Amino acid sequence: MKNREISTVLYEISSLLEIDQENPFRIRAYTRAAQTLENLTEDVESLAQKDALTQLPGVGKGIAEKIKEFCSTGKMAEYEHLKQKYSSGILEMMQISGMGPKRTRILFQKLKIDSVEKLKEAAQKGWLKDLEGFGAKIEENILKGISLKDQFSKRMLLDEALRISQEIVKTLSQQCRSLEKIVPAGSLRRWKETVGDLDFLTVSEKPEEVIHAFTHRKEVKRVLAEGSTKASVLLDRGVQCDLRVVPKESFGAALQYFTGSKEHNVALRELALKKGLTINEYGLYHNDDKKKSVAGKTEEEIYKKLGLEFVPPELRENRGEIEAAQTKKLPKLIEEKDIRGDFHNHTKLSDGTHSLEEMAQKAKEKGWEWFVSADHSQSLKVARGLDPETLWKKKKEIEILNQKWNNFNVLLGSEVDILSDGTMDYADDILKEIDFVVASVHTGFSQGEEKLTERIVKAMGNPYVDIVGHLTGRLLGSREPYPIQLQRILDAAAKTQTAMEINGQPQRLDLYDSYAQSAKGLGVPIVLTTDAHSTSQLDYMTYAVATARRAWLRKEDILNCLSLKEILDWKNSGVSIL
Ligand code: DGT
Ligand code: CA
Ligand code: CA
Ligand code: ZN
Repeated sequence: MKNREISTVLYEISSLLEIDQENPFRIRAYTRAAQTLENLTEDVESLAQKDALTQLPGVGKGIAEKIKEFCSTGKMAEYEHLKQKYSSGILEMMQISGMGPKRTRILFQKLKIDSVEKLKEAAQKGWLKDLEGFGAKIEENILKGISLKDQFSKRMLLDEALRISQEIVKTLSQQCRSLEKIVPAGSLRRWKETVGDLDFLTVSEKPEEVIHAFTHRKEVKRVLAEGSTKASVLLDRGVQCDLRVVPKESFGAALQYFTGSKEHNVALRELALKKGLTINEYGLYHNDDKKKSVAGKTEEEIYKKLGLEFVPPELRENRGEIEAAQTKKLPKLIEEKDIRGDFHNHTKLSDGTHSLEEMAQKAKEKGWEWFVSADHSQSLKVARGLDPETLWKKKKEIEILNQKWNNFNVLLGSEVDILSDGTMDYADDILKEIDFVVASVHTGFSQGEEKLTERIVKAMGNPYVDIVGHLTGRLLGSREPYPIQLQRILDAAAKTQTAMEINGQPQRLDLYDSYAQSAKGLGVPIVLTTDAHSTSQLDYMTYAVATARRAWLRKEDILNCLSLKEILDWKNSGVSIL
């Protein structure tokens, strides 16, 4: 149903018309129609087909035409026109508490403010309080409104989401003796790169005990909703958690439903309908007998009854996984136990906190077989990049460690800067002494797409470069990916057999899933790295593996799953062995 979507468009038109100082009757007409659609239970599209829209309260001939236009084309000319005239920042400004169309218009006209960022800056500088219709109090409220919005619109990084979730699972399990099961579902179970809110599913004979414990946790700042079998709470910094207690017989159906994604669920429901079945959070039912479910206790039986292979949560994004599961063509995804080593991490010689030996020791304890230690190169002064002399000292230290340990090998790596002209930060006669060279861009992001692309392609042409680090340079929540021509880079990577990194730092996860999937499709070798700056960060391999799984990758696609001899063969031959 498009009801909600169209209602939102109509609301936005009415707000933008208000900024435009349109006739108040027109503005009001859009608001009324938006309200009607928001509360409508019938499908607006089928009403449009039957030419029955004008029978709805508040929907006149003119707006009915526009709704029909949207149903058939997916667009509304008037809306497009207004959006061109006013940037999307204007709409966001109006959503700040204390703002609204009237004040937005004044600020836009008098101070050219057209985004929340500019609004914040102006309020901080005290420019608003002297304007007509404003004042010191209002200025202060607007600032509060902005900080609230920042808090609430923030998505969590995976490590934070996982930490909070593990804590809740642990303490609720300790507190509630009736708790039989507690599993985090939603985007966290799919290992999506950022998580909006946490969704827990539980089984218990005493739902009230679980709900009480959940809503009375000490970090709970506010209880948003509390019922007999479900509750929502707000933690510090606006993190929301939902919890449901479900019957044992429905646990699989509920887990499937609340794991999502929504898009996957919609496609699954369509498939079920074609088979004469209905699926919901309670179970899978025959259309002609809705009383008794045919599956519901486990997710496995639900997928099976739908004629599908079991779909791992990481693939549930409606990107072709249902079709693949129908023909038994889902890939056998890489698992963390397939990993035999790491290619990119830092010691305290550059900007890490632990020594080479401490890092290697932890890698060994993780059960890995080899470990490439790759500090920064000389020109990256902010990160205390290694001059050649320090690099040779490190090489000696590695030899000593390797004599000490059996069945575990440390190798000399380096994360070498790609300089602004595409040459490398160490000369070739140094590079050739390094076992694995990760080439990264750390400076000059503003060169533009063409230059940046050429720079990276040139670096890959260097015979001593093995891997490209964090290709897009994005930092989730603080830096957009820099512009590059992905196809050109991946083609060059395939040709030179330069590997692309999936960096496991929660803020990076770079390459991200869709890019990694494209890279593999073009025959580019993939490596997973932790980019660890401390021993505990070597556990970031989990996030790199999760991202690889979301990219449909198997262990056969990933160099970390090879033995020491095999990675050295790959390095020395320069040909694809995957
Ligand atoms: P998030 O929290 O934004 O990172 O993403 P999710 O996927 O965790 O989304 P959330 O918390 O809104 O809902 C959890 C799951 O519940 C979602 O992945 C699928 C299911 N779900 C929620 N709303 C709907 C819906 O309207 N239709 C269907 N089919 N499933 C839904
Ligand atoms: Ca969620
Ligand atoms: Ca949720
Ligand atoms: Zn780096």
